[in-house]
Amino acid sequence: MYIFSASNRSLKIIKMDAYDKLEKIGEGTYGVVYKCMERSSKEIVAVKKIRMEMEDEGIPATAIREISILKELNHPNIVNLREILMDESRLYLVFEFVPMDLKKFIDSRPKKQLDEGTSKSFTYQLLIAIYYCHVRRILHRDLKPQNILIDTKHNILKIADFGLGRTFGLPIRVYTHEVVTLWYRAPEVLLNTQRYGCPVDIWSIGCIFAEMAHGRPLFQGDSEIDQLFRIFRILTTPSEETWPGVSDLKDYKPTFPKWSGNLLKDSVSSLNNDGLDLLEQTLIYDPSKRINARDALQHRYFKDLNKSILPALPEIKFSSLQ
Ligand code: INR
Repeated sequence: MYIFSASNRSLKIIKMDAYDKLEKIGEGTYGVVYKCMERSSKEIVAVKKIRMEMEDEGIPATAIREISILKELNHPNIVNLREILMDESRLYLVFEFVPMDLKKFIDSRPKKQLDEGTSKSFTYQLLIAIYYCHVRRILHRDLKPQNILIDTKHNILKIADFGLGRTFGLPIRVYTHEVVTLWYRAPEVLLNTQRYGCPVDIWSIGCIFAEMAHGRPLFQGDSEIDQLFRIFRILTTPSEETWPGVSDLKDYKPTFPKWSGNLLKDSVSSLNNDGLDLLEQTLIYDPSKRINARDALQHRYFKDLNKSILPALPEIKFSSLQ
C-alpha cells in the first residue's frame, strides 16, 4: 500500500494496519467513514474508505489528480486531508477528526434552532471556506449539514466531503442505497443546466443559513420535481423576466405551475431584516445575479460579528468570482 503525498510528490509505503478501526461514524456519498486511532501516535483520525466503480481497473488517474487537489486545500474551515492510502481496488482518505456534524448539532439544540450569534458565525465561516475554494476554482457541489463538521469546543466549522463531486459525478444514491438529499440543490442543477459554477454552492449556503436560523430545512423535496416545486412555491415560479434563459434549460417545462407571491419572509420569520436581505441574495434564481462569496462576506448582516474569535481570517481579495 502506498501513500501519495501531493505536497512533496514523494511516494511513501504505508499500511492501513497503522490504524485501529474504532467505530463507523458516517456514510459519506462515496464510502464509509470510520473513527480510527493511529497506532504509534494514538492520534484520532477519520478514515474514509472510497469504493471504486471499476474495481478491476484500479483507481482512475483523474480520481488521483482530483484528490491531490483536495490535499492542497489547507484552511482552518476545511477538514484537513492528511494522507491518501491505496491498495489494488480501494482508496483510503485519512482526515482530521471532528466530533460532530452540523445536522446532529442542529438536532441537539432546543427547538432545533441555533441562536443568532451561532448561526451568524457558522454562516460566515461557511462563506470564508467557500470563498477560499472558489478563488481556486474548486466547487463543493453538495454542501449540506451532514457534511459540515463542528468543533463544538471552539465553535469552529469545517466543510467535509469536498470536491469529490467533480471526480465522481453526482450520484442519485450513496453506495448504501440511502437517498441523496436534494434539499440544498440549486435550481439550475435541478433544471439540468449544461454548465454550472460557484453559484451552486452559494444557493446551498443560503438553504443551510435559513435552516440554522429558523430550525427546519427550507425546501424539503423528496424528488427532483418536488424539490423544484417547493422552491417555486416559496420564491415564485421563475420566468424569462426573473431568470433570463431559464426556458432554454434542459428540464424546464412551459407547463410548470405558476406560483406567485414570494413567501420567503414568512418561511424564516426568525431572521432580522439584514439576515433576510442576505438570504434573499443567496437565493436569487439567475446564477449570474446571485451574490458571490466575497460580497456575502462583506454584507452588513456580519457587521456586528466578532471576527477576531474566528480561526485565521483570509485576505479578502477583489478578484472576480463566478
Ligand atoms: C463526524 C461525522 C462526527 N465526523 C459524523 C463525520 C458524525 C459525527 O463524518 C466526521 C468526519 C470527521 C469526517 O471527523 N472527519 C471527516 C467526514 C468526512 C471527512 S466526509 C472527514 O468527507 O464527509 O466523509
